[in-house]
Amino acid sequence: VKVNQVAYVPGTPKQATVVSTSTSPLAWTLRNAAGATVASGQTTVRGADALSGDSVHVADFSAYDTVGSGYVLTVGGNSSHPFDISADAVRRLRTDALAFFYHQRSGTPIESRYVGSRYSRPAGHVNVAPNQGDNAVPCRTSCGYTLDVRGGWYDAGDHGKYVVNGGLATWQLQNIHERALHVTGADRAGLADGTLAIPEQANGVPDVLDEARWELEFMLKMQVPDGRTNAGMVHHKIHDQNWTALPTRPELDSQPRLLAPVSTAATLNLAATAAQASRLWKSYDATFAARALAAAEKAYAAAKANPNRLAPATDNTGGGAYEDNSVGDEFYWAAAELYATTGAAGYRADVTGSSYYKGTSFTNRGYDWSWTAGLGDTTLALVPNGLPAADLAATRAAIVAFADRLLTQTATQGYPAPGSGDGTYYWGSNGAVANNGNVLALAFDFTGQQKYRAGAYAAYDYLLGRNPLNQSYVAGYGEKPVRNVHHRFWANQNDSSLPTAPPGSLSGGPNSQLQDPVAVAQLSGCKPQKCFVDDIEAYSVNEVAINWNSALAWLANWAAERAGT
Ligand code: 9MR
Repeated sequence: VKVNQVAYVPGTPKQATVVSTSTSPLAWTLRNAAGATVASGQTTVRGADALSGDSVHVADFSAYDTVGSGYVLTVGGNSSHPFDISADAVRRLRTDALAFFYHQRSGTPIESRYVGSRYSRPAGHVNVAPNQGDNAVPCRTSCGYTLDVRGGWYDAGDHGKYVVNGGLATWQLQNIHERALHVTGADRAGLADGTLAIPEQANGVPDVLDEARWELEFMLKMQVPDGRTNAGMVHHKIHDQNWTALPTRPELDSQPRLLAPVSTAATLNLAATAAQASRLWKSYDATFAARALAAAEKAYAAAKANPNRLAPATDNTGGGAYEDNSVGDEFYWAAAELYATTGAAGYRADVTGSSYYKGTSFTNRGYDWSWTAGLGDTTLALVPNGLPAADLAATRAAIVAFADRLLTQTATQGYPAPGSGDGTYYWGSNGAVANNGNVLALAFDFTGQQKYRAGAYAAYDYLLGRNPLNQSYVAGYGEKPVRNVHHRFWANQNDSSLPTAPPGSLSGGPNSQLQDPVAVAQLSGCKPQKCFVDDIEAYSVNEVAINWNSALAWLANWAAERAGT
């Protein structure tokens, strides 16, 4: 009996998936912590489920809505994990999912007063032996300069820092704040100054913006300085010369650090996120807002002059490739952000002249580090701007139409998870589920229709245990949370002196393409939603990443806010 093993949010639909080959409905019983039956009913037979290979029934206990903990759902002789009906957990997750980013900070000590002694560590990559440091990093192919690129977030379980997934994560954190400004009022964002355990918690700036700025400052440093070849372009990534083994603490990584060549995609990621930051920081730090806008405009111009610098898939020694061979979506996103910030005619023309205009990218993918046009649409849909009202309505309608497709897709699933349109579970499928959950959430923001709200909470339920493996993919949440995510510091499975992933870290999740040796050895023949193992070496299914946690943080923030309690 598979449930959200943490907590169903009061006032939302509450469903469990029951594995059974019975062709007739089965009786279900909901008991409270004292063992008293508080609700009962009959399951609905759903039959064979393609994504899991299970034969399933669905038990719907939505009508029961009494806040409490220790509920258990029983069908025949089988019981679920205990769970709560409460908004407390999602309110905790809203800050835990964001704490992930402080944990991932490079170039600064992670202090025990913010994270506790088990998670504290010295600054990584600041040129203290054996680190070679990010203080003066040369280009892999000689460029005649070095860059000081200290700071930013490690992208995942490795020590690379990559502009393109940093861009999506930065945008999503900034959008948590910006969506609240325009949808519900900034006071509802719940992430004001003093809400996160970070060094900037008393600087008068919303903490979610402070955290995003940590990465944006790094991205700004990745821009080629004036007077150099490719000035204004942005280096795609910086990482180790060779892959390191697990575990390796950040401050003990002795590999040389190198700048990869510039790329059009990275350059447009800086243009987009710095333009977005510029309008959000104006009232908090006008100097920074101006610096960000200048860098964004310079980056955009450089990208237009160099539209074809594509990061290759082969470049994956010592760090991930983050290859992207189509950057039309990044051009559209950057133009949309620059237009929303400046209102300038040139950016407007690039927006309205793009084939992505009015939401055409929302076909079978929402947001992804390599699929960013939807971020531009979302900004245009949320932030007041001078585009024709009919066009903005069409953009919102495209977002809502994609949400409808997701609802159609999940309606026939035994374990509803708004995933990829083609039924394949790709690397980071949990990120896709969280990202598509965000689209459903926005559709609710735009329309107020309950079906979208239900769809967004269903995505949340899937990540917290209503899935065929009965697995909570969020560390520290639920009876069976991930404990062995692929990470060089949270490597407790390899070295018991090291911690496990902190609460609120999202595992990448099922990947039916089996792209690491452990997955190949243990999961061959798996059904898509079962292609997962909680093993530290199984990096293609069980790594963490900033761009997945940013989607989870966005969803958790929305879900906490929309819990309405
Ligand atoms: O998230 C990335 C995913 O979309 C790609 O398919 C995969 C393989 O190229 O890489 C993922 O990103 C990883 C990066 O390459 C290296 N650091 C860890 C990232 C998360 O697993």
